[in-house]
Amino acid sequence: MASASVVVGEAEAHSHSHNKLTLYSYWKSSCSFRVRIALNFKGLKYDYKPVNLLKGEQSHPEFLQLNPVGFVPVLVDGPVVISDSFAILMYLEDKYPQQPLLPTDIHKRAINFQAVSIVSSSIQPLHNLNLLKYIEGKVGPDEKLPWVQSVIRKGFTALEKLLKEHTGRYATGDEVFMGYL
Ligand SMILES: N[C@@H](CCC(=O)N[C@@H](CS)C(=O)NCC(=O)O)C(=O)O
Repeated sequence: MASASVVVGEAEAHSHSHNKLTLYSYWKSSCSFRVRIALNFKGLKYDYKPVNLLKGEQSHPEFLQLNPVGFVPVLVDGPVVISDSFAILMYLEDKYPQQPLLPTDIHKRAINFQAVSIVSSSIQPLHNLNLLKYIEGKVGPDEKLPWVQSVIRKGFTALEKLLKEHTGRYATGDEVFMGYL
């Protein structure tokens, strides 16, 4: 796992004292995009540690010490280690409140939680690398694509239905909140 220091857009403008953040991520990982977008949105600097999922680096013992389930993203903030994109977003929101990722209205907040949860629990993990390898081995390679298409279609149909009455310029109105990530 190589390391590269990432300096994020407006970080200087918001730089108040905090631990150095480190994100373990893979460039094609959509759950990691969500965290990278949130870090950038909040103007937080972080070190980027690539974990090459295609090379199986998520199963290396040093990575499993950070996240025993073997998935990116993982955020390290000083002594704090958090995995799972939703948990990371919530942590960032609590610790770094600038550029809020949640509205104040509790109904709108709940819609944001629901949208994030649909993506991170009901769509994305159902077609991650781990599962596709399993389907390929146990059922057959031709079954992968129809499976992926069916879970994405089901999830996005639900998401569109949910957001229809809340949408604006972005998913839940005219501001960017976590339901959009
Ligand atoms: N619900 C978790 C899902 C994490 C996840 O599935 N990560 C994928 C990349 S997007 C992964 O690390 N896959 C590795 C594998 O399947 O072996 C989250 O939102 O962080």
